[in-house]
Amino acid sequence: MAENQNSNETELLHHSEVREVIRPDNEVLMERRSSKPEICRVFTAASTGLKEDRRYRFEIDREARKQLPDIIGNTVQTVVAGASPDPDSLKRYGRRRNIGIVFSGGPAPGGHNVIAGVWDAAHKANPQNRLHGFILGPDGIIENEVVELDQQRVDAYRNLGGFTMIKTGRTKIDTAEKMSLTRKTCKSLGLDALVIVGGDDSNTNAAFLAQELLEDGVQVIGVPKTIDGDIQVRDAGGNVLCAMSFGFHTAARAFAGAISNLCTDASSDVKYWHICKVMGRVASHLALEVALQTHANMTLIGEDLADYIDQQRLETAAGRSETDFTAYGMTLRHLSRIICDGIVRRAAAGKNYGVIVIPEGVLEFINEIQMFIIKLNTIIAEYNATRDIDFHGGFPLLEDKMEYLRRLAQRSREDSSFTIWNTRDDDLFNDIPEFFREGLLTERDSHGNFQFSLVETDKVLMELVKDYLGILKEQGVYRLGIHRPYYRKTLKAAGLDPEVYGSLLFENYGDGDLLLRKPTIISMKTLEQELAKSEALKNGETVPAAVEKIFKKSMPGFKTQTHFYGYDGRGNDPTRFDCNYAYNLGLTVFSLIAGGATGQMAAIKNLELDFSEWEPIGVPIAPLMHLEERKGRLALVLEKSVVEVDSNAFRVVKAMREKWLAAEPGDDDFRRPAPIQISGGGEEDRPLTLKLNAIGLHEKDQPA
Ligand code: FBP
Repeated sequence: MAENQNSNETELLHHSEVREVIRPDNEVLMERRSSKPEICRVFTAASTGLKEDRRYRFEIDREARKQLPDIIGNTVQTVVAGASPDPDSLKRYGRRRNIGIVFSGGPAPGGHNVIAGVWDAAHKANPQNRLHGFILGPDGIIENEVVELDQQRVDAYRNLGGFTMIKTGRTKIDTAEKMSLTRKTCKSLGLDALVIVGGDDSNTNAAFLAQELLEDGVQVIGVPKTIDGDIQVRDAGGNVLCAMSFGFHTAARAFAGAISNLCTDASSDVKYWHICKVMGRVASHLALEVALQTHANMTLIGEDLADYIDQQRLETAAGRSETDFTAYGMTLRHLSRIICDGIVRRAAAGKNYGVIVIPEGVLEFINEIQMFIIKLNTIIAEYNATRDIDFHGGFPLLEDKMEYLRRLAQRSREDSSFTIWNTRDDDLFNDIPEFFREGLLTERDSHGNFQFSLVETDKVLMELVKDYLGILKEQGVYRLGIHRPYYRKTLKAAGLDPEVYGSLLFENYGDGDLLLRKPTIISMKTLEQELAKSEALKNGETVPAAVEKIFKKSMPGFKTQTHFYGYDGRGNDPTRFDCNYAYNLGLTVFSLIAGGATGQMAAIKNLELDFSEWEPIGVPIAPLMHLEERKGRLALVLEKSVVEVDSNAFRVVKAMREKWLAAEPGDDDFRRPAPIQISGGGEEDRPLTLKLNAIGLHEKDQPA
């Protein structure tokens, strides 16, 4: 019997239709793989060279000068067409090279095209050139886990998302031992150059490696990768050198596509508030782009909250001739009030549904939480620096961690010089819900960063929102507006006079298309009382069914669906913008290597302009570095860029808030972004934030 079944299944699997159905690829995928990215004009030349561009200035940090002496003097390099005919430079350009490449940090769509770009340029220069991919990120370098790439492997991943070809990892090469193992690997492979495709921390690492490997003759080139969009480089004069990392556009578009579908569903089913947390670590760039792409009803932007001043609280205190210092900075509670305000206003307009976008790093901008994140980062880093076992190994359970914090608070009472964790901190921390305390105490990543993606930010906020909406419902403020025609129709159908009940039930029966229940009517009891008071209800009579129906309709329930947009968008196949951008970054990398550069990050200037204006350059990493606290210590790093509240993109979103909240009768103002596709004219060509922030740039911001 079993044998029979097996042979039936084998037969089935051989059926041509079944084979077609279970094929792992499809036409669209094949078209994507074979699609050729556009190439900046300079790369069509037989060879390229580098031209120093001294118009850009940098404010150099003293510590950077000390720690990176040999690459601190690097300048911006523009990729130019090689001088031809110049047999010497062609020979230099085409000399045989061994290049290693590694992905570092989270995946970002376009990574495979960086590899394809390096491969194509290297093979055009010399078919003997070799490209080695380190497996599983920087660990692959440290442990010499490497695969030599070939045409077939490179072609199999062209224009495809993920870092599947060689994988990635988050290890940082930050100790003398790891450095020495790295040197060993580079020597054993005979590498001429090492390419690090990563975020701000990985490019920081690239600068240190460039310094370290200089005497071995190994050039190190960085590539700006991260969906977070927080690598944005300007010189000291504010001139844009790198407006955006690759991967951002795709992730934002993928999130926006999914969130836009929720907008459609929400406004069809009209019963849910969809709470969408989107990735981006600290910065809210992704949330901002999603807002522009979808016009979701509410989008929180962390950076906006940091500068928050509660004018109302200030004015109330001023009335008492006092200053209320608590009015400066946002609290979680206050933020939940702002969200409630939007929900209540939409409900009054008859819309008890909507879509809220919350950046995963929003808590970083809430003063009270930021304080805990900084303090706990320091406590954990100090513990790890002085013990053989790390903090999380030492205290596996939340209760153990809490006990350790209690002991620190005790220490602060005995020793006034110990200030990192005092009794007040401990008390406040104990007031936070357990799951959130656990979140704030989660393991930091290898760079000492707080892992926002692991914290249920949305849950923290929405619990407060739910609580407060409950109060507002009790106060009769959270109520659903009832369309006047519907009210009249319902009462008339029941043989009741709408005019008699209208002014008893609603506070605005005299005007308004959407009728608002009086705040005093919050239950069947209070409804009965209100009707009895005006003798619409005689002794012993019950509330007419039609009136009860209207009352119940006006009582909103707050139902939510939560969603997290992160890993899915990060794994999406790249947009045409990211395909082109990443591929040209790969070509730029090879030009930098062939031009003898090291400690440079490949970049493309003018991304906001037409493709024909794109300008491949090398940006010196060392002069961009400055001191920042990491793992409780000052360290040289590349600055993360966050959303600027005076940027055009943010100002547009702020100006459109009221319209997109759509807290009035009528349709929502949702926008449907086009799907991500590599061919056809449907795909929007570049990030909307990039377009908006570039307005006026080319008239005033270019270096003299
Ligand atoms: P990178 O900075 O390494 O590009 O990673 C970005 C990111 O996707 C963040 O948006 C997110 O907070 C984090 O990675 C998630 O980390 P992990 O992949 O380790 O869960």
